[in-house]
Amino acid sequence: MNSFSPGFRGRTHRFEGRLPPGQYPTESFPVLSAGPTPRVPTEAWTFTVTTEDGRARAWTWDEMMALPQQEPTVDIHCVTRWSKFDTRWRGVSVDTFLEDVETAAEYAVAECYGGYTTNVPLEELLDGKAWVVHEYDGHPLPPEHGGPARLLVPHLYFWKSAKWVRGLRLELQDEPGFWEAAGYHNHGDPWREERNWGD
Ligand SMILES: Nc1nc2c(c(=O)[nH]1)N[C@H]1C(S)=C(S)[C@@H](COP(=O)(O)O)O[C@H]1N2
Ligand SMILES: [Mo]
Repeated sequence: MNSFSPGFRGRTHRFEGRLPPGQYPTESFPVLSAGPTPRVPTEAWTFTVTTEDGRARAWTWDEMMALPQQEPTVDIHCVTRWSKFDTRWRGVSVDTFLEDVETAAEYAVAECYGGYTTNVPLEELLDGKAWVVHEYDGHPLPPEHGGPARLLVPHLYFWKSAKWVRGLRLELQDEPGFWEAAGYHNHGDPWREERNWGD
């Protein structure tokens, strides 16, 4: 286990089997943003689910906060090769937002304040696999990490966890997002090292 940094020595067993190939663990929390950090006041924040026929359902901040909250503790994996174990978040399961949404869509595009997009097969956002989170480690999510709220899809590389998320657009056909259109893998499973197109 010589890929572990000194800080992790002595308790590597805790993380055994949890480090995907080609990754190293870190305790820091790097910031990776393709552009400037949008400042979105919670009073102006909305989260909108749009279906393939253009029907939209929107939640304000207060409405989102009134939904059942979950506290996932998950490992996250960035395609730039850092992984971070046991990150603690608070937010709403994507299942909750999609409960009453009728759709035949198989694909979703996460849309963000600032214009970033990323695509995920809809079923990979369901069944407890993804959240809209607004707290990290017991504190409101800082803007540089996507506050007031971001998507959290921990089983895929972290570029799928859209910061400053403002909605999900459901589509019948797959549509590559910002990094996917720029050469990142369309799917992004860290355990299969789906880093770039062709991996
Ligand atoms: N809106 C938006 N979301 C984004 C990004 C971005 O540039 N804009 N970068 C992605 C990438 S490439 C990564 S690795 C993670 C980084 O999240 P962090 O800055 O909280 O570590 O956010 C993802 N979500
Ligand atoms: Mo990234």
